[in-house]
Amino acid sequence: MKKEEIEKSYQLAKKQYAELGIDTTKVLKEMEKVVISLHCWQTDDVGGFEKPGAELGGGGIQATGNYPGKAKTIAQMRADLDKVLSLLPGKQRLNLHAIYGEFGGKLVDRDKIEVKHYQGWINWARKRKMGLDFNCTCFSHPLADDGFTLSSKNPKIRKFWVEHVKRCRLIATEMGKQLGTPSVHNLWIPDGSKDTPVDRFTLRKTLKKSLDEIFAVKYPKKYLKDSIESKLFGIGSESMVVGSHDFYMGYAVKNNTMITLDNGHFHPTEQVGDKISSILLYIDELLLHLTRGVRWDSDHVVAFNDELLLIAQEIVRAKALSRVNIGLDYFDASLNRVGAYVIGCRAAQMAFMYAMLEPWDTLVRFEEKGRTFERLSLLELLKTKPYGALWDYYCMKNNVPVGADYISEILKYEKEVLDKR
Ligand code: RNT
Ligand code: ZN
Repeated sequence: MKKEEIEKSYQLAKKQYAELGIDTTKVLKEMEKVVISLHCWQTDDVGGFEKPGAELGGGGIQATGNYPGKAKTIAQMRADLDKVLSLLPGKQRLNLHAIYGEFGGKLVDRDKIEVKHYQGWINWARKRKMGLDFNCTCFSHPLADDGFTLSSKNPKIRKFWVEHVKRCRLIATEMGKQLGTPSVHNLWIPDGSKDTPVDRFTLRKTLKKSLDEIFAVKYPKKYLKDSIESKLFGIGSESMVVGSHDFYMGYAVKNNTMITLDNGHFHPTEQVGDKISSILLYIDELLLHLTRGVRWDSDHVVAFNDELLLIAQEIVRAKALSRVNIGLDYFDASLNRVGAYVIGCRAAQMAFMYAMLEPWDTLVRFEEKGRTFERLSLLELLKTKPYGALWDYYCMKNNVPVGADYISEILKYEKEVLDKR
């Protein structure tokens, strides 16, 4: 697309939105606050680099597909991430999992990891002026094979995982300290059972005990922000997940931690967007794991759909952007992985932009007067407005490919780099 055309379309769009009382210049400025934390695990299907050729194994999450080009080394992963970053407008962070450390070809077990294994990543992020987020990895490990980690009744297993998570929080703190922006540490465990258990209470009591031990160590909030992530069910944990939403909501409220809302982890008709205005009354900050649930899978590439939109709208409407950390969480091995990142991240950014283009005051006025017909008409009318012109302009101003141009960039990278792996 030509520069002048993008500019011209933007000016027309600006006028149309101004007629509705929306200042697009302000929206473009507001978009600077939308910082997306890119999950590192789409590059290699959640394999990690603990050992060569690591595959995702155990723990209720699974990547399907064998599209060529999977990152097999940290160098390849970094090259892919750089490509992704070059195609995204706005600012990003990088969200690492513990299995992506640099272990120098040695097997360093999870209860032995140290800051030095992640120093390369910290340096990498500093060079790119990015913040880092971090996750303990309590799956794909022999001690996770029987389905229980922090809630295990086996003290040896439980202690191992407590030690792992403790170390991860320390590593995340160091990331936050060195990079000058707090690192969000997210805790998710796969614990659950395939068939109906009879002793849920002890399992949950044990998980609580483990969390208490883990969070007994305090770190300054300016370096570390703790979040805990629930799930409804997973592969092999169809009947019960120990870390359910109720469990973590209670824990977070009582212990002042953040909560992670992964929109693939709820009943299919439950709306995560609806939860935001409730949770933000009791919890300081949220972490989002944006994804697209499709039937039994909770991790398809994020797309610009109603579910995503409601999440963005509810955050913008509650004026709560500064209290929400936005992360992505999906892994699809059946398509170009670099492309998967760009689609998902751009969809999330677009959703926030769309949400900001809402004449909220007018809508609230209708609502308060019971004018629900006018409210619905206006919401419908907004769908016909040229937000695409604003999106293109935003990409152009950020010096990244506009419109379909990113597709050819990715295809070129596929031919020149990914296909040669
Ligand atoms: C799993 C959780 C978790 C993982 C990542 C890899 O169901 O969503 O967030 O996807 O930690
Ligand atoms: Zn998640």
